[in-house]
Amino acid sequence: MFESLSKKLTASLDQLFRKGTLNEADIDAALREVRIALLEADVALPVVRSFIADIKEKIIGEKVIAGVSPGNMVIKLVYDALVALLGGASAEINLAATPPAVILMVGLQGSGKTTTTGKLAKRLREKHNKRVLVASLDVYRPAAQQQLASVAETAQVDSLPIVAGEMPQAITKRALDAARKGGFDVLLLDTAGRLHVDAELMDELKNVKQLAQPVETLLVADAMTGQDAVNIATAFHETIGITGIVLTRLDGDARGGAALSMHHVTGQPIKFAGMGEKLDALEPFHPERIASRILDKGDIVSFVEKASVAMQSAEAEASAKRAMKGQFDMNDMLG
Ligand SMILES: Nc1nc2c(ncn2[C@@H]2O[C@H](COP(=O)(O)OP(=O)(O)OP(=O)(O)O)[C@@H](O)[C@H]2O)c(=O)[nH]1
Ligand SMILES: [Mg+2]
Repeated sequence: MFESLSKKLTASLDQLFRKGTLNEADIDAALREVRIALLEADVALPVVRSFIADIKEKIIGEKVIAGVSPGNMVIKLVYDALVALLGGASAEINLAATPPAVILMVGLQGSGKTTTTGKLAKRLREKHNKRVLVASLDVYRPAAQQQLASVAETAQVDSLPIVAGEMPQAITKRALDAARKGGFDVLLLDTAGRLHVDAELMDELKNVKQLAQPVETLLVADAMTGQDAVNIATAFHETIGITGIVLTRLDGDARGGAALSMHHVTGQPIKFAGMGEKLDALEPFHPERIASRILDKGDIVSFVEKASVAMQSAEAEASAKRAMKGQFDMNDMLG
C-alpha cells in the first residue's frame, strides 16, 4: 500500500538531503514536489493545501538544532505533518458505556461494513474478552441479513435471529432488548449500504442512532476512494456524526488519498485498517507507523528527534544554571 506515494515523496525530499545549506527556493521546489506527490495519490486538494501551508509555517518558526542539517529538519517536519494528518496518536475502540456498548457501522455500498462487523466482533471476543451480539439492519439487499449471520458464525459470535419483513428501527429495538436480556457486552449494528449519500437512508440512520445511542459510530470506507473521500466523510459526519473511521482494503495498492484526507475533514480518528477479506485481517491504525511507511526516512526522523531532545536538555540545564545564579530572565519563562 501507498507504494507510489512513498516513492515520490521520498524522492522529492532526497534532493534536500543531499544539500548542505538550503535557501527558500530549494524548500519551495521540494514542497512543490511533495504537493504533486500528494495530489497524484488522490489526497483532496484542500487537505494538500493546508498540509503544505502547515509545513511552511513550521519551517519559518523552527529553531535550528545543533548538528542537524536544514534538509534533515525539513524531512522531520514533513514526517510530523504526515503523522498529524493521519490522526496523531493511535485511538482505541471505545467501549465505555453501560453494557451493551453499541457500535453502529455505517458507510457506502460495498465499503466493507458487513465484513468489518465480523472482524470487529471476532477481535472484541478474542482480544477484549467480550460477549458480542451482531444484528443486520440491511433489509434492502436480498440476503444481506443472512450474510451477516454467516459472518457471525465464522467469528463465533451470536447474531440476532432474522424476522422477515421487520424494518430497521424495529430490528434495532429488538436487538437492544436481546442484548440487554442476554447479558451481552457489545452490540454491533451493521447497516445497509448506499451508492451515494442518500437523504432517505441517512434519515433512517439518524433515527437508528437516536434509538441505539451508540458509543461508537464507525464510518467504514474503502481506502481506494479518491477525491470523493472528503465528500463522503463530510456528509456522514455532518448528518450522522461519526466517532471513528475504519479504512478497508489497505491490503490493495491504495494510493493513500482516503487515509490522508478523512481524519483531516472530520477530526475523527482512523481506528482500524482492513488488510484482507479474512476475519482476522483487521489491524489497529497507528499513524506513526503508517507515516514511516509512507515517508521512508525513519533513520533521519529518529536522528532529528534525538538531537532535539539533546538540545532541549542542554537548554534546560543552561537555564537551570542561570536560575541558580539568579540570572533567570524572561526568555527562560517564555521557553
Ligand atoms: N481485500 C479486501 N477486501 C475486503 C476488505 N474488507 C472487505 N472486503 C471485501 O469487500 C467486499 C464487500 O464487503 P462487504 O463487507 O459485503 O461490504 P458492505 O459494506 O457490507 O456492502 P453492502 O452491504 O452491499 O453495502 C467483500 O468481497 C469483502 O470480502 C479488506 O480489508 N480487504
Ligand atoms: Mg453489508
